[in-house]
Amino acid sequence: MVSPEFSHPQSSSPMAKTRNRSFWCLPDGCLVLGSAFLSLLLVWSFWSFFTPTQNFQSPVTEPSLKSKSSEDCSESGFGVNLKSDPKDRTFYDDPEMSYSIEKPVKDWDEKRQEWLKYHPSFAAGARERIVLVTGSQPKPCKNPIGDHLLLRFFKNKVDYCRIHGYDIFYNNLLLHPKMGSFWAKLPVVKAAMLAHPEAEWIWWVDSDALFTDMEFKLPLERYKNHNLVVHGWPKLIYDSKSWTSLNAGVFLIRNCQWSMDLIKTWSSMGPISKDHEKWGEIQRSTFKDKLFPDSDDQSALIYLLYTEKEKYYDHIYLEGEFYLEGYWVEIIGGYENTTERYLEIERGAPKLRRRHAEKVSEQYAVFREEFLKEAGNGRGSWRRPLITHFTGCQPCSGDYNQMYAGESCWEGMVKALNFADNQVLRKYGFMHPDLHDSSTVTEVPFDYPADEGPW
Ligand SMILES: *[C@@H]1O[C@H](CO)[C@@H](O)[C@H](O)[C@H]1NC(C)=O
Ligand SMILES: [Mn+2]
Repeated sequence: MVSPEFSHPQSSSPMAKTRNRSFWCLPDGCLVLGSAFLSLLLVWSFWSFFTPTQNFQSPVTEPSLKSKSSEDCSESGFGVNLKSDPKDRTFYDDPEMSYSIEKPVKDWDEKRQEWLKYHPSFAAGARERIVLVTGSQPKPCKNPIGDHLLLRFFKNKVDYCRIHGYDIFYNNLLLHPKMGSFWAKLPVVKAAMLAHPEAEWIWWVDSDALFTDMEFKLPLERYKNHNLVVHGWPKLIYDSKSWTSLNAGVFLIRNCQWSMDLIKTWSSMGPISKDHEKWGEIQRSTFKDKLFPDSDDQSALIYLLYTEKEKYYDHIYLEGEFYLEGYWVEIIGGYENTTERYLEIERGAPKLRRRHAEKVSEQYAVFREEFLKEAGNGRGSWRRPLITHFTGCQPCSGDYNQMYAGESCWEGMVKALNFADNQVLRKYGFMHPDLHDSSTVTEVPFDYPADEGPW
C-alpha cells in the first residue's frame, strides 16, 4: 500500500490492475481483484484520444470587413493553409518510409522540420500544436449500452478539442494484427506522428477516460524539456516498484525522433516481439503487484524508467500535480461539491456568468483561474479534475472489476459524462439539472440572482 501523499489513484485500493485480453482492449484500465477467491478481473481497455491543436496565427491582420472576400475564408482553416502542398520532395515521397510499427523511422526531426519549411503556415504555431488520438474496438460492443457510452466518451473528447482548437483522430482498427489489447495504441500513435508533422504533441487518451474540466489546458511550458508526459510518481517506481506507479492510459508524447525510438523500444516488449512471453515474466518478477502474466505497455514503460533511469528519466515528465488522469472511484463522489464551489464563485463574479460564444471560452477559463487559487489540485481538491479515468470498467465489453457493483461503473460514467457535458451545454443555453439523468434538460437563465444557481 502506498501512502496517501502520493495521491496515487490506484494504489489506495486493494487491487491491482489487470488488463484484459480482449482484442481491443487498451490497457490501462484493468483492475484486478487480488483475492483469495478467484480473481476475476476484468479490466478495461479503452482507447483514448489525441488532440491536435491548431495554431492561432491568423493571416488576417486587417480589420476591414470589405476587403475580406469569401476566398480569404475558404483559403484557410484557423490561419493555416489547408490547400497548399508544394511539389518539393518530403519524407512522404520516400518509398522506404513506413507507417508500420515494425519499421523504425530515422532522422525524423529533420524530416519533420523540412516538411514544416515547405508548409510555413503550419510552422507558425507548431510548437504548441496538439493532436488528440483515441480509439476503440473495430466491432460492435458486447455491452448493450457500450456503443452509446463510447459515443458519449468520444463526444466529450470532441467537445474538449473543439473548445481548445485541437485536432482529434479516432481510430477503430487494429493497425498491427499482433498489437491488440493495451498494445494497440502504440501503432496508432506512431502513425499519427507521421500523419501530423504539423503537430508538436500527440495526446493519447483512452476511450474509457473523459475530460471533466473542459477549461483546463495542459501546462505545456512545464514540459518544454521533456518528450513524454504521463501521470505518475517517481517514488512508486523506484521505491515501491509498483506496476501502477504511472498510468499509460493518458499520455502526451512529443512528435520527435526520441519518441520514435521510444516507441520502438517500448513496443519491443509487446506481442510483435518473439520475447513477448519472457517480458511478461520479467515484468511480473520486477513488479510484485502485477497479477497477470502478459507483458503490458504500462509495465513495459515503468520497466524502462526503472532499469534505465539515466536514459529515460530526464526525458519523461511524471505529472503528479493534477489529474492528468484520475481514478474514477476517488473522484466521482466529489462532483457535487465541486459544482457547488464553482457556483458559489459565479454568484460573486458576474463576469463569469456572462454569456459568451464558445470560441472565446479560454478567456473565461483565465478569469476563473483567479478564483481557484485555493482549490488545490488532484486528490482532496475541489477543482474539477482534468480527466476522470474509468479504470477497471470496460464500457464496450461490459466487463468490470468484480470489486465494483456492475452498476456503479455505468452509473459513474453517466454522472461524469453529464458533469462534463454541463460545462459544454451551458454555452448553448442548456444543462442537465440532474447528473444521474442524461435525458432531462433545463434552460440556463440569462443570469441568476446572487443566492441562486442556474437550476
Ligand atoms: C462535500 O462537502 C461537505 C460539506 O463541506 C463535506 O462534509 C463532504 O465531506 C464533502 N463531500 C466530499 C465527497 O468531498
Ligand atoms: Mn483506460
